[in-house]
Parts: sequence; structure tokens; C-alpha cells
Amino acid sequence: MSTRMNSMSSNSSKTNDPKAGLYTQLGGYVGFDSISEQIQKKFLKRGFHLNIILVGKRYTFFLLFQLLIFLWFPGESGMGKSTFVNTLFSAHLLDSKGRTSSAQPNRKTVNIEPVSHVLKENGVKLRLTIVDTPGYGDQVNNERCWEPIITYIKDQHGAYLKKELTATRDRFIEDTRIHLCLFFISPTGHSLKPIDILVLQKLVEVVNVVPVIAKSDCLTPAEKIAFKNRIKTEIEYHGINLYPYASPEDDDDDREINQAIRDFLPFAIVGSELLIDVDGAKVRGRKTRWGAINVEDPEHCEFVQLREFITRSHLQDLIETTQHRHYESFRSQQIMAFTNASQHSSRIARPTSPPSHHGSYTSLSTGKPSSPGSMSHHNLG
Ligand SMILES: Nc1nc2c(ncn2[C@@H]2O[C@H](COP(=O)(O)OP(=O)(O)O)[C@@H](O)[C@H]2O)c(=O)[nH]1
Ligand SMILES: [Mg+2]
Repeated sequence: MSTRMNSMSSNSSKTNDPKAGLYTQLGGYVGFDSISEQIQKKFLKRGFHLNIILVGKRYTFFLLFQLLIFLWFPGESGMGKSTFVNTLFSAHLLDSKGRTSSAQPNRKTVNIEPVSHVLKENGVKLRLTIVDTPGYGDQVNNERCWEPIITYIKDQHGAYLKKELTATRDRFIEDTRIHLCLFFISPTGHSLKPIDILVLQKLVEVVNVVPVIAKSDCLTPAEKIAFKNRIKTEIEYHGINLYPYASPEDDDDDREINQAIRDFLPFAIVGSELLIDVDGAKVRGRKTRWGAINVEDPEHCEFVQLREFITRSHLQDLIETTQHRHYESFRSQQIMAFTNASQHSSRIARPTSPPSHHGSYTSLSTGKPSSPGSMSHHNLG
């Protein structure tokens, strides 16, 4: 406290800072500089919600011998989504659908499956929900194959809006809105498929999307660079707006960090829950016929940079951007549609009492308000 006190000026006078406007100097220590500690204490008590959705195309086999294996053991080969999340949070959160023996077929994720865990690190409580999705694009007709995923994301916005609009709303609304979509790209070494582009275009409208090249150990370093550059070119060509976004609030440091992240996109990753022996040290990695892959070695893959970005530098920004960008746009669309619908119906038949703005919900396609219980987002956006 004495250092704080010493830093105070004894005179109460006014100085003019061109940036911050008029400052009034304090005559003694007041104590409101502890607000950051108070906020921290409150936040720590409450904990954080982080919701991540995993999206990927069905893993396609691209080498002849892999095609033969596929014919022998038909089924979906996972993209490594579950393994990657377990690697990222250094905990077994999701079961791998991979084979445990060569005679077993791979199991498939058939439904959108949210799984929640509470994680604790140095007193910080994180309620993490991972939403696994079935691989898109493996039907005969892939028209609108993104719809279940987009509907799920919008449903979470709708549920939050519904709770926000109730007359006696909870002090803390349980947040199931998706803060991050990890988009897994098959390590084919070719380029994105038209279906990948379409799904990406739909996703970036509603959620923060970070693309990753799954199982990048399947590519040689040269293939990886070429594949990455092709993906970057396509993303730029199609104007796909990935996270992180530029913000007017960014200072030079933010701009520099965000540019470094954009240069990495899509992150070439490898996942593994196994500890292997490398030069006498136990590391998380994969042992192959050609050697060992250390997941945490930046020479081997970009896992460390992605983890730094998601958990250490941008966790709060992912949550805030979901609120300010994606949820706000959903909310304003809903409220505008509701206003239009109620104006339209009042022109047709003048109601005896004004419609309640609490808890009702508007279907954008029909323009008719529906009750919260019948809320559905199939027609939205
Ligand atoms: N080569 C390689 N295999 C991986 C990697 N990540 C996971 N796998 C394997 O791929 C199979 C499917 O993994 P899983 O995480 O269940 O995929 P999901 O179905 O997309 O969730 C398992 O046998 C994993 O061991 C990786 O980075 N590289
Ligand atoms: Mg899985």
C-alpha cells in the first residue's frame, strides 16, 4: 500500500492528457485501483464457459494402399478430432473412435454430441463443452449437408436469446453458444474441395472458425507447405473471413500477434495422447516406422503455436467476439424480424393489446412470431 500511496500526488489539481481528456489528481489513496483484483476474484469464483465445435469432412483415403485398406475395412477413418482435443487440453475428454486393433472397423460419430467437463488450473475453473459432429460430405446427396451444424450453432444463440428476453431472467445465463469452430481439413495434399469451401462460407457467418490440417504427419514438410499455400490462396480467393478478425480496438501489438496467427492458418497439427520416449525424455507423440513425432516440437508440427493462440492469448477474445459479433448479429436479425412481423400483423388486424416482446421468437422465413417453446432455427438466416 505504501508504494501506492507514494505514487499519489498530494495536490488535487487538473491536468490535461490529450489522449484521455481531463484528469483530476487525487489527494490521497482511495483504493479503486484494486477493481481489477475484485473483477478477477468474481470471475474466478464464477468460472468460464468455453464451447468448441469440431467440424471435418469424412477422411478420404488418397493413396492406393490406403484405398485397399478402406475396401478391406470399410467405415469412416477419423480425422483425429477427439485425439486432438485431448492433446490440446492434456486430458482424456473424448473417446477416440479409432480402431484398437487392425481387425476392427472405425466407429462413426453419427449425431451432434456435446460433452462437458469442468477443468481447473491454478484456481481457474473452465467449463469446457466439446461438440463433436459427424463428418459432412459423406452422403450420396451432399446438398445442404452443413445445415445440422449451422442449426446447432444458431440453436445455442436462440436458447441464450430466449433466456435473455424472459421477464425474470437469471443473473448468469448458462452459455452454450459456440465460441470456436475447429475446422479439420483432410491431409490430402491437394486442395480444398468445393464442399469444404461451401461449408466454410456458411460457418464463418455464425462462428469463429480456425482451420487446421488434421494428421499433418501424413505429409512431408514440402507437401505441407505447398498444401498450406494452396489452402490460403483458396480461402483468400473466396473471401472467407476466418478468426482472428481485425478490430478498431487493436493496437500495434494486437495487429502484430493477429497477423502472425493468420500467417499460420491453417495450423498443421498432430494429436496424440500417448507418451513416448524421445532421447530419454517422455513426450506426447506418435511413433512411426520412420521415427518419432513429438507433438510439442515446433519442428514437427504447429500444435504448440495453436495451443498458445487458443488457450493462452485469445481465449477471452474468442468469448467476447462470439458475443459482440456472432450473437449480436443473430440477436438483431431476430429482433428486426420480430418487429417487422408485429408491424405487419398490426396493419392486417389492429390488436387490442400490444404484443409481448418477452420470450417470443420470430421465424424469419414465415415472418410469424412463434412461442419460445416452439423455437426452431431451421428457417433462420
Ligand atoms: N497419423 C495420425 N493419426 C492420428 C492423429 N490423430 C489421431 N490419429 C488416429 O486417428 C484415429 C481416429 O482418431 P479420432 O481422434 O478418434 O478421430 P475422430 O473420429 O475425428 O474424432 C485414431 O486411431 C487415432 O490414433 C494424428 O495426428 N496423426
Ligand atoms: Mg471423435
